[in-house]
Formats: sequence, C-alpha cells, structure tokens
Amino acid sequence: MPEFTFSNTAREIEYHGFDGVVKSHCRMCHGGCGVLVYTKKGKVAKISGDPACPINRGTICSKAMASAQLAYHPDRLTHPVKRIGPKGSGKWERISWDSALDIIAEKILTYKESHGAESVVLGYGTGRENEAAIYRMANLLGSPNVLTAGHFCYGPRIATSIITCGSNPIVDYENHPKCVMVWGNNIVISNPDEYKGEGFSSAVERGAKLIVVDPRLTRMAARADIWLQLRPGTDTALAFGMLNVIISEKLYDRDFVENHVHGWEPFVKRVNEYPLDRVEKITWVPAEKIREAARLYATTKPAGIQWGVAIEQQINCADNDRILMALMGITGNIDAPGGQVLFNAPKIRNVGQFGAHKMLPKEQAAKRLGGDRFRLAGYFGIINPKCVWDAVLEEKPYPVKMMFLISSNPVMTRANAREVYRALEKVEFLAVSDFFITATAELADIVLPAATWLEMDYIGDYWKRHGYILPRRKVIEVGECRSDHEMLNDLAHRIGQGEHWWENFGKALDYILEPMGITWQDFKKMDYIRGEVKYYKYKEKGFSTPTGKFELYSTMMEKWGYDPLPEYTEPVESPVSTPGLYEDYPFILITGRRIPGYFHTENRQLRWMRGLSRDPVVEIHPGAAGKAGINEGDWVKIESPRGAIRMRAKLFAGMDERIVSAEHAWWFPENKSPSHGWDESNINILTDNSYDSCDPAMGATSVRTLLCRITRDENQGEHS
Ligand SMILES: Nc1nc2c(c(=O)[nH]1)N[C@H]1C(S)=C(S)[C@@H](COP(=O)(O)OP(=O)(O)OC[C@H]3O[C@@H](n4cnc5c(=O)[nH]c(N)nc54)[C@H](O)[C@@H]3O)O[C@H]1N2
Ligand SMILES: Nc1nc2c(c(=O)[nH]1)N[C@H]1C(S)=C(S)[C@@H](COP(=O)(O)OP(=O)(O)OC[C@H]3O[C@@H](n4cnc5c(=O)[nH]c(N)nc54)[C@H](O)[C@@H]3O)O[C@H]1N2
Ligand code: SF4
Ligand SMILES: [Mo]
Repeated sequence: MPEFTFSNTAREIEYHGFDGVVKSHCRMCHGGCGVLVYTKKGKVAKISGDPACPINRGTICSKAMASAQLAYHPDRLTHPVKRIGPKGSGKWERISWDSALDIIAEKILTYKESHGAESVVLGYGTGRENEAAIYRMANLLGSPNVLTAGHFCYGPRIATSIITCGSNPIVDYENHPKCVMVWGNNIVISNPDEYKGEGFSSAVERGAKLIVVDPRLTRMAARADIWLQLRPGTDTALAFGMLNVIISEKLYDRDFVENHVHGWEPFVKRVNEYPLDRVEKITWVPAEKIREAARLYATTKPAGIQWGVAIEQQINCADNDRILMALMGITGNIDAPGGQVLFNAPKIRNVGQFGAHKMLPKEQAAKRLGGDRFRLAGYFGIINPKCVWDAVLEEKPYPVKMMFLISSNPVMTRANAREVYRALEKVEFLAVSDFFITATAELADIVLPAATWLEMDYIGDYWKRHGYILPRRKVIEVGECRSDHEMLNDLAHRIGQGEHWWENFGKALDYILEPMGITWQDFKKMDYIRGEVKYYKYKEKGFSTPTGKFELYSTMMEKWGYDPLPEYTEPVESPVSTPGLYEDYPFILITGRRIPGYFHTENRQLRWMRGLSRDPVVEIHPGAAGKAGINEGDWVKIESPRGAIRMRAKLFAGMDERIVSAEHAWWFPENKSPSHGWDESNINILTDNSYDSCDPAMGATSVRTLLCRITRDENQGEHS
C-alpha cells in the first residue's frame, strides 16, 4: 500500500481536477473509518480510505463509497414538511424550519403539561451518534422514556459488562490475539460498534487460531480451525459446556480465579450441571468438538471473544453476555494485551455526562416504561419497545401521547411490526427526523430533513469503548438539511431548556472537549485522540463492581431478584418447548443476518448498493428446498403464527436442514405509494414481541429463534 503523504493527495487532486480534500470519518454504519473526501465544483466527487486512521488503516467498504449517492439522492427530503392529509395519505406541504420546530415545541410543552413529561417519548435506532444530545433533551424535559434498539442490541453488552467487570471488554486487535473466538458475529460484513473487519482480518492473517460459533457457514467459519454449528438460541448451554471442560481440566487462570472473581464456588456448581452429553443434546454440537474448542481457546494466549448481536436477540440475552464474559475472565484474558481490554476513554465529558442523566428527577426515572419488569434494562435507561406500544394503544400504565423519532424506522425494525404500525397510527403526535420519508415517517405529522455525516462537524466514535475519538469534519451542505445535534439545540431553546444548551452546537463540541483543555478548533486539526492505554488495571484497583471483583455471581442481578448466575433457558418457541407448533412450523427461523451494502433499512435507494442485493432473500437448505419444491430464486411465502411475507429463496447448504435464515428491514422505496411496500417482505411481521418471549432482565426481543413455515409462493410476480 502506498504511504499516505500529502503529495499523494496533491497528485490525486491535480490529476482529477478536484477542488481539494477533507479528512473525515465515515458514518454509513456505526462509523469510525477514516476517509479522504475529495470534492469537485463544491460537490463530493470521490471517497477513499485514510491510511493514517488507526481504526481502518485505509480500508473502506462499499457503503462509504456510495455516500455521495445518499447525500445527493433526488428523493432525499431537503426541507421540513407537514402532513396535510390523513396518516399514511402521503400528502405533505413544505414548511419552514421555524414553524416545524415551533409546532414540535408547542406539542412537547402541551403534553408535558396535560399528561406529564413521560407521555412524550423520544426515540432513535442504532448508534447514529446523536444519542448524547437526544438523552440530554429527554432528561432535561423529565421524560424517562427514550426508545432505542438498546434492549436487544449492544445495550445488553454494556449493561451486563458494567455489572460484571465495570466496562465492555474490547478485543485488543492491535496487540495481536493468538486466538479469536467469533461468537454470533459476522464482523467482516457488519463492522459493528467498536470493530472493523480490518483488525480482525489482520489477526487471522498473522496466524491467529480461529473458532467460529455460528449456525451458518460464514466466510469466517469456512476459514476457522473449529466451527461450532450450534442450534440457534442455545449459546448459553454451549458456553457452559466449554466452561465445564476448562474447569474440570484446570485450564483456567488460577491467580485470576483465586484473587479477582466473586462467586467461584456457586459458579462451578452451576457449570457442573452442564456435562457435555447434556450440552450436546441441547446444542446439536458434538461433545468432542466442544472439548476441542474449549481447549484451544483456554490454552492459546492471548485470546479474544468477538461477540455479536445474535447472542442478544434471544431470551438468553443477558446470560449469554455474562457467560461469555466468564469465559474471558477465568482464562485470564481480561485486560491482557492482545486479550480483551477495558479501555480508558479520553478525558472528555462522556456520553453519560453530556446526556445529563443526573438531571432526570428520581420520581420521573421511576416512571420509566417497563422499568419494574425489566430491571437490568431499566437501571440503564433502556426500555422494551412493546412497553411503548402498549402505553400508546392501551394507555397502560399511562398514556403516551407524542413520539419524536430521530433516526429510526421502527415499522421495519421492531418485532411484531403490525403492532408497531398500529401504535404509530394511533399516537396523537409523531415527529420524525430522517433523510427520506420512510414507511415510519409516512405516519408522522412533521418530518425534518436530517444531515448525513458529510454535512456535519462532530466527534466521531464518541460513544464507543475502544478509547478513541475522531474528528468528523463537515464537507458539504445539502438543501436545508441540518444535523440532529443542531436541530435539538435549536428545539431546546424553544422548550425552556436554553440555559443548558448553546448558542450553536459548535459550542457543545467545545464543552465535550473542555476537560482536555482543547476546543473543537484544536481537535479539528488532529487525527484522533486516544485514552491512556493501560493493561491489568484491576491488579491495582480491582473491578468497578459492588464487590470490587469480577462478578461471576452478580450481586446486582441478585438485588433485582434474578438468578445471580447464568442459566440456560429454552426459547419459548422451539422444537423442544413447543413440539406441537413445530409440527406446523417445521423450521427454526434466524432473522437479520447482515448483508453488505445495506444498513438495516438504509441504502435501498442507492444504485450501487441495490445492485449488490436487489431482492429480499431467505436462505434455505437445498435438501429442505427440494422436499418443498422450491428452486433457487423462487418467491416463497414465510409464515409464523404472527403473519406471512414473501422473499426470494437462496439455496444454501452451509446450515442445518432444519434452519432458514431471512434478511431483515426490507422495504421498497422505489414504490412511490405511501406504503412503500412496508409489509410485503418485512420479516418483523413474523417476529414475536410478547413479554414472556423476551429476556426477563433486559427485555431483549427474540428475533433469532422463532419457528416458521416456508412454501413456494403461488404468485411468482415481482414485488410492488
Ligand atoms: N428481525 C430483526 N429485526 C431487527 C434486527 C434483526 O437482526 N432482526 N436487528 C435490529 C438491530 S440490531 C437494530 S440496532 C435495529 C436498528 O433499527 P433502526 O436504527 O430503527 O434502523 P433503521 O431502519 O436503519 O432506521 C434508521 C433510520 O434513520 C435514518 N438515519 C440514518 N442516519 C441518520 C441520522 O444521522 N439522522 C437522522 N435523523 N436519521 C438518520 C435512516 O434513513 C433510517 O430511515 O433494528 C433491529 N431490527
Ligand atoms: N452491512 C451492515 N452492517 C451492519 C448492520 C447492517 O444492517 N448492515 N447492522 C449493524 C448493527 S445495528 C449491528 S447490531 C451489527 C450486528 O452485526 P453482527 O453481530 O455481526 O450480526 P449478524 O450479522 O446479524 O449475525 C452474526 C451471525 O450470527 C449468526 N447467528 C444467528 N443466530 C445465532 C445464534 O442463535 N447463535 C449464534 N452463536 N449465532 C447466530 C448468524 O448466522 C450470523 O452469521 O451489525 C452492524 N453492521
Ligand atoms: S465499515 Fe462503516 S465506517 Fe467503515 S467505511 Fe464502511 S460504512 Fe463507513
Ligand atoms: Mo444493532
């Protein structure tokens, strides 16, 4: 790879006749990759990877390259609009920013007065780096209800790691792990959260041993030393099996266990309840393979567990996270170089401080929807979405009157989509901020045009736990689009929060950086800032938990009335727990495996990305397909007890015949009717959000472990 020097960019600029180049950080996914954005005649002309950025070291993905297609898309909303027909009529009129924000402000204040601040729900989806500002507004308003995906994505990793060891342990790829165990994750496609495929791939290229725990043969599983092809949803049992081997063969780190853990004896007792023959029956993984993987992981140092969202979107969510941390802990990999590190953040005001959580009055926090039922989630400010839908539809335990969704499309991305749709249809006032008028936005009263990452100054990777922050620099402006941060800063002044906000959001960036003694103008000139890197901090300070130890036995879970030790629970819908239902719905359904090009519902409008994946796809084993008369590319009907949708079949031999795997978040923006075909191929029409099917502590919805039926569709016509 040529070295990044100024002259390289200078040659590039001269050769192509570019105006110039801006160094920034992409955010077409969870973000973080350093990029060089070249402009021509004031418009983005080319985006390439920045070799100087430690996060991606010059690599980028297709989504980054297509960013300009998003920014300049002709369908993009470039000014605020107000709905002038009934919900879902698609009738909009252009309004000014001032009147849009005045209307939203007036509604917030009116509902706060009439039904309490808790009747106003703010919401966002996955990390789009606006969460700190959204929490700040909600907390200052006095609403404990911020709707996110945190109940079944990343929130569980944060919540369980804080109660177990004080922070989220991140694989230290920079120090070359010798073994990586990839568990329910597909990092080379999803590049999630703190991680990019680059760091992982370099480790593997350097010869790290690779164990993959996945029901499907992923690209990584195909390269793995050991692939554990488990039954979906049985991860806790599998981890117990591995722990059983590690403990009985004394492969654990003696010093760590003797000096740094809480609850060793009861933990071992629980582990002993999972002998390998029992684990094999539950997981479908041969005992010998489990033994082999446990030995490899425990004896190859340093090692990391690259965990993913699949383990969280199950009833065993919190226990999966906790038991994988137990594996990291007792093998001595926590805070070890090349292992799994509790990185220090740079000394800035963090997301929690900026989010003003301390400003939410206690009596308001106590009203958090579902806080009594899902105590682990409630403690960390996270709510189960069904609690919001119930509060709208049934007004229980109190009515929710208004929602403001800033970067979320819940009609497509939350379980039991028809219920979500009904709730958004009923809620008295809905405001949305987005790039497009999505199926969710079609139900709104006001839609605000949001800025993409190319159109804002911000502190990239601010929320992440890898210890870096990166300057995102504004390159262009499009129409009247504004960043969510600026929009919220402006709205805050209209709802009486002015004294806690700023003249403009640039000043908020100074406030975040202030403890470091620098301003945004200083940071803008830097490549990145990294927190102090220190290993084995627990040897001096212990862990930041109630006992000061690494809690295999969680004192917090005990306090909340849950089992303090991890335990395996069979999914509520499965061949084992509902054999009768399994006769009618004879496949285990995995939903939502990530595909390149799309980020949940995003990018289906972009030519290059749609070129990669034109239609919604469900993977089915050739054997099962043959029996059902399904051929490659056929449209098939997928049904669950909740509903039916259609997708195209892709025959895939890399999984058990009893499993099918469907993509999520499919809608058809080229369908210009206000429905945009939201319910034709939306897998969340099939998913279950009943409380009993969720993780009892975290409220995580099970979207990976359902039962379904699949048949060739009589109608082989295209989607609408
Ligand atoms: N069945 C099933 N469902 C799932 C999953 C699964 O695996 N299976 N995965 C789930 C997971 S892990 C998550 S995190 C959630 C994600 O759920 P969401 O985050 O709600 O997902 P999106 O549908 O992408 O909604 C984001 C919307 O915000 C817009 N947007 C993007 N960036 C910005 C921005 O900066 N500002 C504003 N205002 N708008 C922006 C996009 O255009 C898009 O319409 O979905 C989940 N749903
Ligand atoms: N391109 C793209 N990238 C994305 C996203 C996107 O929508 N598109 N979404 C982003 C978001 S919000 C998130 S949360 C991350 C998620 O990213 P990842 O954590 O990588 O999640 P997935 O790719 O959904 O699933 C990973 C693997 O889990 C396997 N799996 C399914 N069920 C089970 C199970 O029960 N147990 C185990 N052990 N494995 C199982 C699947 O076969 C799949 O290969 O990706 C992020 N990155
Ligand atoms: S992985 Fe994410 S941050 Fe990196 S280039 Fe792709 S979309 Fe951008
Ligand atoms: Mo996610």
